[in-house]
Amino acid sequence: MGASLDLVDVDSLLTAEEVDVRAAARRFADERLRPSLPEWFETGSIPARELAKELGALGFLGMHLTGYGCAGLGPVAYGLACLEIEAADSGMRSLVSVQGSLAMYAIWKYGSEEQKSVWLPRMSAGEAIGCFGLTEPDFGSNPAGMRTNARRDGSGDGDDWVLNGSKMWITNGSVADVAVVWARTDDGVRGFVVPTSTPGFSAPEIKQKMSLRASVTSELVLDDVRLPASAMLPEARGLSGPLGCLNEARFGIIFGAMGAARDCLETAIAYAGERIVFDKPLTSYQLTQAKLADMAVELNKGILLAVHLGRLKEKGTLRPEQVSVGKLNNVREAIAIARECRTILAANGISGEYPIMRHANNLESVLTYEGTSEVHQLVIGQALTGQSAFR
Ligand code: TGC
Ligand code: FAD
Repeated sequence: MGASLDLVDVDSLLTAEEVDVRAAARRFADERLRPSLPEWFETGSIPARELAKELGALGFLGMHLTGYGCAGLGPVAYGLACLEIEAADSGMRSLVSVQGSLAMYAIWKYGSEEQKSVWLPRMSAGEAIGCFGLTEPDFGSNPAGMRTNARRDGSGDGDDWVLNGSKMWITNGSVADVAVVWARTDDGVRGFVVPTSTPGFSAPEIKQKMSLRASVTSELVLDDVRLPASAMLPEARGLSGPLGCLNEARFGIIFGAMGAARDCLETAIAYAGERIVFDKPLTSYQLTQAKLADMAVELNKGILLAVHLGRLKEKGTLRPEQVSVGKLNNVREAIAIARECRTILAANGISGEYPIMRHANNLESVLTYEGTSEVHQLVIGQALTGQSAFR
């Protein structure tokens, strides 16, 4: 956080290593990402392969994992990297979090030694891109209903698996080298490591997005995709497998959303200082200051919450409903901040010359993916009452 926005001295809660990681991420975001984002967002295309390699070289892919070329940093360092990258664009943070917290984490946590040694070093270096296929066209919030299935077939080379079905809204899908696909089997939901070159696999890109345009989003089509027995993730059984990965990615979003919010607020403060209305700078009016103060308070509270949850994660005590508190609050506040900042820039607020409308549009996706705000309210409601209201 820039010094003037860090009202409660969050920096004093950070280690020297965390501050260094944050500085490196901020430098990358400012120098490499920020200048190109207006164009990437407008054209709806990103140089995903180049970016993955650059992010890998900086150690940002799977940075909170250990071994296999991963940086082995703590959760707060990882969160701060997400914050700085999302200050540039939520789509860039998505690239990082889907790679590190979903695809790599699934293999790291539930994979065989062979799966780990084949994929993780290449993925941490950004030489191989991963995606994570859980959502289906008819099952987003309720992945338990998934129809994608995997059946055993002995007619090939031993005990093959054959996958059929489709996944929807999959980040990195069309640029991925490997897809972690969750499918129904006779033994419940299981995860599969699917090289995207496997016959029967295709990943058409989803177009006409009004949000997260600087990110690749795709359908995954699995049409008799034949895989060896060794493609199944041996240690993931049931829905707790994919949901365990979501905890990781949701954690990164708790920090990340505050990055988008901070960027909006910094932009609005700078703009209001220059903008003359009724003969005086916009910053000199009480109404403007009230808006700025309220937003800065929410930003500081959100970052404090993120760091606190990070410390719980470090200790190994972070519970899923606590992740839901962070994701619900910080994304909800980030989107409110983006919209309020837009009012300060007024007409200029809708222009692509400023990042605010881009952040606001992106945050609509962030509010929905990794569990909608309603899903997180229900997770918290269940923790409070002991009653599940999902069904
Ligand atoms: P439920 O019966 O409660 O649980 C089934 C099993 O899962 C376990 N479990 C968890 N395990 C780890 N972490 C969690 N957060 C968990 N929540 C539940 C649970 O203990 C049980 O285990 P077991 O061993 O007894 O079988 O499940 P449910 O069917 O009632 O659903 C619960 C609900 C609705 C909370 C869950 O389905 C959910 O979170 N839905 C939202 C789906 C979602 O978030 N999808 C995201 C897809 S990925 C994505 O969006 C990437 S966006 C790109 C980016 O990140 O940038
Ligand atoms: P639905 O589940 O159909 O929900 C519709 C509405 O109903 C929502 O408001 C929801 O909150 C509400 N609702 C649902 N259940 C209840 C209930 N019990 N009570 C009250 N209200 C309820 N998925 C992946 O697997 N991998 C990815 O990489 C990925 N990337 C994504 C990238 C983008 C840009 C987007 C937009 C989505 C991505 N997703 C991904 C999908 C995302 O996780 C889902 O969109 C999300 O889980 C919600 O599912 P849905 O869109 O089907 O909404």
